[in-house]
Amino acid sequence: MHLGHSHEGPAAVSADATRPDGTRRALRIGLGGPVGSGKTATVAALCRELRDRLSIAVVTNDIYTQEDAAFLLRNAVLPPERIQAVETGACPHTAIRDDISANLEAVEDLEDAVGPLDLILVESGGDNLTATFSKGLVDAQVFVIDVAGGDDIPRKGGPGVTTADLLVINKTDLAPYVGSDLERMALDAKKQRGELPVAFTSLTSAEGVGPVADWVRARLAAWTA
Ligand SMILES: Nc1nc2c(ncn2[C@@H]2O[C@H](COP(=O)(O)OP(=O)(O)O)[C@@H](O)[C@H]2O)c(=O)[nH]1
Ligand SMILES: [Mg+2]
Repeated sequence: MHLGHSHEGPAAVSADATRPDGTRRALRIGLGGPVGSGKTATVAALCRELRDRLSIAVVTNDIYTQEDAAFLLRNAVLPPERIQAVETGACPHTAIRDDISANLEAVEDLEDAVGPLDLILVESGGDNLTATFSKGLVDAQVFVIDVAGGDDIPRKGGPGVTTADLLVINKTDLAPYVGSDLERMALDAKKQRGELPVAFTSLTSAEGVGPVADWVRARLAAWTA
């Protein structure tokens, strides 16, 4: 089922939050951020943490390959029919912000094939600090940076750091090795974001993706309430 969203503009799409039978459609969460910050690792960890209780699907975006989808398949975080790859063929942010039709199609295909879904995670291709999702594609967005990318990233700001619904600062385990000051990152993030939440994660530690999973559960509770 394709509803011709691409011609209606983002506002028309985001208003469409219910299924034809009146139930709330799946919550769509976008994950963006620089290459290598841990977006795919976060998606994989979220699937493992949430898949027993929630019906989940994933859309990945890569420029010329399907490597992120292949990684998720190899690691069997979800059955293959719940993972769809979009090859953007251009700047990744174009496919999540300007011409979202391929991503919307993927989201709708997943809902048709394996729905009803509770949650769809859309991973952007790795980009710079300015990439954000269209509100017509996702209901909330997570921006993932990591401590090894430099502890001045929160201070530098940019739309991802400043406006994402959740800022994830990943790879805290690496902070001692790269000389990143986590306290300073937290202070800078607070200055840029005000009351918007920030989660520090290390996907190699026991606590892992826990803070992000808690945030997703809270968003989902609000979405379905
Ligand atoms: N040390 C450490 N490595 C991580 C962590 N999270 C992800 N990685 C590694 O960082 C690399 C890039 O992660 P990936 O999820 O592919 O990044 P993406 O490009 O943002 O999707 C991979 O080798 C991951 O195993 C973390 O918390 N700590
Ligand atoms: Mg990735």
